[in-house]
Amino acid sequence: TTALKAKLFEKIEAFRPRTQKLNKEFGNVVIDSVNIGQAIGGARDVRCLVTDISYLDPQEGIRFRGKTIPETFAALPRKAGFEQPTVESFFYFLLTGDVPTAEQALEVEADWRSRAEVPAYVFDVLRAMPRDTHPMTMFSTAVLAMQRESVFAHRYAEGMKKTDYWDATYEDAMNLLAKLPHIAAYIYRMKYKGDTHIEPDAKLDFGGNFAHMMGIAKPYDDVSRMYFILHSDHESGNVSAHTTHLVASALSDPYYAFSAGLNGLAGPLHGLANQEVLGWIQNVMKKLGGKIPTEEELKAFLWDTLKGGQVIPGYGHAVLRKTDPRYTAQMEYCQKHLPDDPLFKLVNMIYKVAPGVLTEHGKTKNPWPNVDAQSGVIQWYYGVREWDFYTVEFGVGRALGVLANIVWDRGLGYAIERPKSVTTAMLEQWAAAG
Ligand code: FCX
Repeated sequence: TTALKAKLFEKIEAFRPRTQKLNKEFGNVVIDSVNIGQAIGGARDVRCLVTDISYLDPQEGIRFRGKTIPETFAALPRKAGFEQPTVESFFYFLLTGDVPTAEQALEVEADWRSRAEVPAYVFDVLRAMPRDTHPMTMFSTAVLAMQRESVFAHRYAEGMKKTDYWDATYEDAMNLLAKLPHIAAYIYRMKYKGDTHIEPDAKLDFGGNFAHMMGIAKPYDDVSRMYFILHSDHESGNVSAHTTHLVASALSDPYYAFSAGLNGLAGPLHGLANQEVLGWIQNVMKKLGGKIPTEEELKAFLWDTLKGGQVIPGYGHAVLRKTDPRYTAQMEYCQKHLPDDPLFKLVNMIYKVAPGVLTEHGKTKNPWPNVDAQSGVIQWYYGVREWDFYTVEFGVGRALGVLANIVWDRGLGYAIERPKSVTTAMLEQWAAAG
């Protein structure tokens, strides 16, 4: 067993009594009530999920294990020559709540390295799919195809004890995470780079190896580290996290659960928005014959989109009510590394204009940008111009959060999820009764 696993075991054992006490002694304490609008409107704001891994404040944005994004990046150790912390150090932090030492982060690196080999049949499955299949479909299929490797499923069939569920889930989570950069980069090179596969380099960390297998030079390794960390977790209620949690609550193993979560991430209102942002911008430029629009022209395009009944991708959020700090972190990266990039300038211009247009339009509760409004610009700049791939990268990052969450779900013994539904006639009766 590794030091990380031993520490996690200790943490879970120490935490369990808190959850058990709340459930047994205070199970009846009311923390929310639900109205008709919420029942019809996607359970918005209903407090009915628990996670200690991240918390989303509507004004401030995400905190990972109690730390804001700048605090997280400042706290984590860096390897010599890296501008960004490693994904490994971040995962240690996400899973345990403790900032690792440089040595502890290296242990995660070694552990993932030992689990990184992707079974050959995964590539066969990918190769059997039509090349114009969306890369998210390929990514989710590759994850699902590996379900036969599940330690959880095998041990469950052998009669594993409930208190060991977390252990088998952890093994699956680590095995999966270790393989994701290779699978994602394989899909990229197969689909868009003339089917030229680049073998992983065992000396490299998660982000570095991903950049290497994508075939993109420095500083794309640091870009990848930052990107994966920023996209990792956004508390429990978003579609990808919630889906992963929901499916895992049936004791479906992490392969089933994460593949399902990816299918949710592939929706245009969720993770696909980052590809939609680039598509929208390119469309604007095409209509202007390749020219960068003026603010007035941009305004007109925003209104055209809204009047056409479409959403402005990358703007609005179900919980956030201010500019997403994940947007800000990426904007600051751009200001430092690509201040004169025309696409970055255009995205900044949208930031100047869109909140006013959306406010005047009057529908959205949040006219400010989310993470997806900025992430494509960076990818585009470093040469990843096939924007339908962006959500796959989001998915690699999201795996860190959702898999850490389901390890803890099993550690704390969360129940199978089963909310109650009602009929429209019942809602009408309650409405009439006031
Ligand atoms: N452009 C136009 N209209 C918008 C809008 C936008 N960017 N954001 C919200 N609205 C509209 C909604 O469609 C809704 O209209 P309706 O009353 O006709 O149904 C109304 O404003 C109220 O929605 P609101 O309560 O503000 O937002 P929701 O919680 O329902 O939805 C999302 C949140 C994120 C789905 C919504 O803002 C949206 O569609 N944004 C564009 C897509 C996007 O960027 N998604 C990525 C979000 C995130 F960061 C991620 O998961 O990656």
